[in-house]
Formats: sequence, structure tokens, C-alpha cells
Amino acid sequence: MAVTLHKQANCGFVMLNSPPVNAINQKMREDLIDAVTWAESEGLERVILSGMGRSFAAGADTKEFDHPAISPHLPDVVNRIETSTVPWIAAIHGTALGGGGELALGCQYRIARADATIGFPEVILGLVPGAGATQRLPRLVGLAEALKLIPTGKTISGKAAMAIGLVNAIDDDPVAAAKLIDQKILSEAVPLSLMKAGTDKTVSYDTARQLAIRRMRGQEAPLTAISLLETAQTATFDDGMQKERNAFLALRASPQARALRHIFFAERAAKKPPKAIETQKPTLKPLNHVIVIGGGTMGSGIAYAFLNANIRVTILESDDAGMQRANTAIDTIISASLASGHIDQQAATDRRNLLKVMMAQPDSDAGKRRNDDLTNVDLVIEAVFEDLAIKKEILQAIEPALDPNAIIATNTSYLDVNKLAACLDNPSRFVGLHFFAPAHIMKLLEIVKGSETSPVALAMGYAVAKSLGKMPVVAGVCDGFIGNRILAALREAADATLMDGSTPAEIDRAMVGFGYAMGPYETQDLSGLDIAHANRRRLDPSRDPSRRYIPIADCLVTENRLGKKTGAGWYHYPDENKTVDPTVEDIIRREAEAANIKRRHFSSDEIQQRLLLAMINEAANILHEGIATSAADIDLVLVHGYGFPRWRGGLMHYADQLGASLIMAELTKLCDEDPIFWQPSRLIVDCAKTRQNFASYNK
Ligand code: T1G
Repeated sequence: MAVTLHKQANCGFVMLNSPPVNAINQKMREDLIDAVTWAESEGLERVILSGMGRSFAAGADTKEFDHPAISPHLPDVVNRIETSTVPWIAAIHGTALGGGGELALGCQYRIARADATIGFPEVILGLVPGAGATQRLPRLVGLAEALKLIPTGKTISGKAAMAIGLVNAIDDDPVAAAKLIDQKILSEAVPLSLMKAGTDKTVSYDTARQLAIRRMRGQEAPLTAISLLETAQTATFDDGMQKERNAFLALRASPQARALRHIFFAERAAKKPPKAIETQKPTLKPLNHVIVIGGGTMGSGIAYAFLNANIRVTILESDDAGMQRANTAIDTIISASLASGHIDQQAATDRRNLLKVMMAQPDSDAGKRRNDDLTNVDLVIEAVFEDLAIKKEILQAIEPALDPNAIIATNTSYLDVNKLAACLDNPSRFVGLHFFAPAHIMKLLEIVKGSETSPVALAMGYAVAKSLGKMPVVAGVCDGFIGNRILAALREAADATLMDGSTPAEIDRAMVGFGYAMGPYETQDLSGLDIAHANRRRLDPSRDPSRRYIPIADCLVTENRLGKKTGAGWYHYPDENKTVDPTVEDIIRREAEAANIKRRHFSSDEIQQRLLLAMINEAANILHEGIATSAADIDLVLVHGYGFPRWRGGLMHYADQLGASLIMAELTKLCDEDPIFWQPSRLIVDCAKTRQNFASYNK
């Protein structure tokens, strides 16, 4: 049974029972309809609706959305509850989200724990509520409050829900409290469908639309939700419900909803460690003490991420200046967290007390040294300058001082994890943990598995992700792993398009039009052109001489145009805002002339196509080489680490929408221009031939 029934005297208890979060599936909808009939046939006075386990109900079962809707439909279930001759009370703990919240709106009374989570997050999945929330919620809490919740997908606590009238009462034990509600209150409760949403002069739907366009740009669902709330103000309840149903069914089948569902489930799958670890059942101590070597931007961000998770951190630095810099960096992050209200003064003190910044004394006899600062360390992460020799020296110095079970990790963004591992006595304890700046905020964590990395070292990567609330993705060893390697392909295609006739502003506009919050050139100006420049120099010795090389970025670096930090990069920064800089366009034209290129205009569509095809082609190589274990993992890396629009479902989900055959045809056409750069990946050739999609590819 997806619903359990029992009664005490004339009180009925209906419990939702579909672990782990009581997602409302077809069986549960059937059982709820039967429960209403049961309560009426038993002549009960009230029914208390609650959820088994940790949740009231997490909403409709999204796994059903890829199939035709099956009756009974949730709006009919909610209507049946609302029109029942026996009043129903929603007793909410844990989460009451989406359809779970709508079940509660169909009840005559709602009681929640103060710490419950209530909301209508359907727009996060590319949907609108489909069981009456757009029509009932404004009738309960007013249009202004409904506009804050439904078009944004924002969830609130039971306490906040009480404050706006979404629930009638708060109690630590909602079921027990529901038994005591005065029967008169229940019998006099007016069903929301019979109320009016009223008008609210303070409400501006256009303002709400502007906000939605700014915050959830390119997404359809938020705007549809706003229109449905506007409808609630004037239409009859039944007309509003019809409009809502039509809108819900249309969005349910939309590419954006499919894309957002794909990411939702990919995120959950990613958090589960691979079988190799499960079966090995590695013995992993809980994370209590982490050493971070290097307290620079990345090191201090990584350290703070552990402090946030209440894990003791020791930052090792090479000199007093380094120690001072690390302390200042941590204090800056703490001050920002205090200012934003993320933490209070006590939490700030707690974090500071968990941190120690000390000198890494180079020790000629480190093999014997076991001072208390380095014993009982579970994990060491080096976050020093991106130089192989410096990292090797650091790793060789620290290894003898550690407990043999301590795991050693590198935060390198590009360098060869196998070469770093090779400098250790025990390379199996070594793993890459590639954090993204700012490391205490960005969710993505690339766990780089070297050829010697042991299951227990890999398990440590997952343990770090779980402790820090990060999104783990395992990557194999190659230059740039998954994300940076695809980013390099994007930049190469963008620079080639510059050379061939476009401008940084046109390319940025095109990619913002695709759904990025910021284009590739403005992004480089923010991160600094010197980082990519150093990587290009590092790759000079191994570069394929037959592959087209675009020198424009090098010219900017030569002129110390490193981006916003030097006041000029791809754009000019006379103040906080960027302005197009004719100097850059002169440099581009000069280099194009020197290369005898006949430049031409590129439309936004052409720019999007070139940059996205270059990314897809490189991603297909990454998948084919086994650097990424699935297309979904590549989607998570791009969405969580590189700003790829979430409502596109990620790069490979988008590629599957295009189809391998179309991709192959477009790449073949571009090969006429440059057969080396546009050489289709083996995987694209194979998928085009076999009509297989990338999502189903397993190496
Ligand atoms: N449908 C199906 N499965 C779901 C689910 C759902 N709504 N919510 C969670 N799961 C699965 C999830 O995939 C995972 O499975 C397990 O439950 C634990 O989830 C008609 C149309 C509730 C806050 O958008 O936000 O109602 O990986 O790992 O971190 O108007 O799940 O173990 O196999 O996330 O504790 C609206 C989505 C739906 C809420 C719990 N509801 N869920 O977080 O656990 S549309 C939502 C969440 C709708 C109506 C509309 C979170 C959570 P597995 P988890 P968690």
C-alpha cells in the first residue's frame, strides 16, 4: 500500500508511504481516493494526513513525467479531499513540496513542524504546479506571497509558512496537535476553491516578470506561473484550474522540463560512490583533521569549506608572509560570510578556532618527525602554485611526516596526476581533488583518479564531497580533466572565430543568448588572461604544429592586458563596467592580416554552433577515452562548474537533442574549412552510424 489507513474512535489516520520521500505516484493517488471514500463510509469526524519516514511528501513522482499522465490525476485527488464530507488535516513534517504542498492545500486545516520545508519548486524542474497551487495558494496567502513562492520555486520553513498563513498552526508533533483541533473550526473551514483570490494593488505582474527574466533567463515555467497567478485574480476557480492543467501538461512535455529533470536525477546519481568503492568497502576514518598546503586563493577557499563543515584544518605555508596572507584570506571570507548573514559571530569564532596556520618546516629528517600537528591527519590537500616541480617537492616533503593511512590529494587544475603520484613512496594514497574558485561556494568537485589511486583514496574523494556538500564527478587523467579540457576547446573555437571575423562582444552576446550568464571573453577578463597564457606556454612543447594556433590572447598578455585586474583585457574597464575596446579589435585585425585571413561576419547562430560543436566534439573524445564515465557526468561538470545553462540539461543532453547525425553532418561541413580542428570524434562517428545517443554510451 502506498497509503496506510487506521482509525482511533472517530479520527482517521492516513499515512503516505512511498519511501524515501513519499513521492506521489499513481498507486498513492489511487489509494488516496480510496482513503476519502473509506473515511466517509466509516462516518469519521476528521482525517489526519501525514507522511511515513522523514517527509510529508516531496511532490509528484517525477519519474512518471517521461510517460503519459495516468489517472487518477493529482488535481482530481486534491479536489476529492477538499470536497470530502469528512474534513482532512495536513500534519506536516520534513518536506511538503510541489504536489505534497498541493495535497495540504486541499485539506481544511494545516499544521506543520516549525522546521518543516514547504514550497512549490516545480519551476526548478521546468514545470508549474499541476494540482491547483496556482489557484489555491493566492486564495490562501494572497497574490503577493504566492508570487514570491511559485514563480521562484522558493521553499520556506513551517515557521515562515505560519507567518504568511500557509499553515494554520505550528507544533512539534503535528499529528498529536491535529487530534485536538476543535471540531467547530474544522466544520466551518471554507474550501479554498470557494474563496476569491482578491486583488492586490501592491502586486505588479510586470515587475514579477522582469525579475523572472533576470533571475531565470530563458526559462518558460516562471513566466507561465506568473500568468496563472494573474489568472487566479480574475477567473473562476474552475477556469483557472483548466488553464493550470493545460499549462502543466504542455510544460511537462517540454525540452526544458526534460532537461531539468535530467540534471535533477544526474545530481542524485552522482552523489552515489561507484560500485568499485562499495564492493571494496574501504575502511575510511571520518574526516576530523585536514591539512591544506598553500593558503592562497584556492587553499584558503578549500580550508574554509572544511571549516564550514566543522572539520579541523591546518594550513601550511612556507614563510611568515604566506602565513599572514592565509590568515587574511580566511578573515576576508569570514567577514563576507558574516556580512551576508550566512554565519553569526559565534559560528565565525568556531571556524577560527578550528583553524591553525603554521610554517611547514622543511625537515631534513622528516621520516622520523611525527609532531602532533601532522599526526592524526586524515587528508592532505596541496593547493600550491601550478608547477609540477614545486608540487612534487611539497608532496615528497610531507609524505614521510604523515600517518600511513592519511590520503594525499592535489588541487591541480590541469597537471598530470600520475606524474605527481609517481614522486610518492605510496602512490595509491594519492588522488586529485579539483575544487573550483571560490572553493567554499562552487559545488563542483572533480575527483581525479590516477592509475595508482586506490579505492580508499577514491572513497576519500566522495567523503570530502559529502562532508562539504559538493557535487562529485570522477575524471580520468588528461590535460584539464573534464571541465578545463572542454573549456580549452571552447576558447580555441572562440579565438578562431575572432580571427575569422567576429569580435569579443559579438561572441559574448551570442553565448549569453544561448543561456550563459556571461560570455567567454568577459569570463576570461574576470579570471585573468595570465592563467590560460601560462597553460599555453606549458603546452608549447607538445603542441601539434599542424593544428591552427591563434596568437591573439598572447598579444593581449604581452601588452599586460590581463583582464579586469589590470583595467583592460578583452574589454576596457574605466570603472566597474566593461566597454568595447577598439585596441583589441585592431590587434585582431592585425593578426588576421598577418595570417592572410579574409575575415567575414558571423551571425549569433553561427557563433553558437561553432563554439558548441567544438565543446561537444571534445566532450565526445573525453567520453570515448573514458576520462568521464558518462555523458551525464559531463553535463554536471559543465552546469556546476562552467555556467552551462541548467535548463539546457548540460552539454551532452543538449548534444542528444541535436542528435549525433546532425552533429556529424555539421562537423563534416566545417572540416572543409579546417579538417584538423573540426575532425569529428570517433564517438560521434559511431553514434551517428548506430543512431545511439550519448546518454546511453558506456565505455
Ligand atoms: N520524484 C521522484 N523521486 C524523487 C523526488 C520526486 N519528486 N524527490 C526525491 N526523489 C528521490 C531522489 O531521486 C532520490 O532517489 C531520493 O528520492 C532521495 O532524494 C503535480 C508537478 C525532497 C528535498 O521538486 O528537492 O510535484 O537517488 O537524494 O537530499 O504540482 O529530493 O535515492 O534513488 O534528493 O534528502 C516537485 C524534488 C515535484 C522536490 C529531499 N517536488 N526533491 O532531498 O534526498 S513536481 C520537487 C527534492 C510536482 C505537482 C508537481 C529533494 C528533497 P535515489 P534526495 P534529499
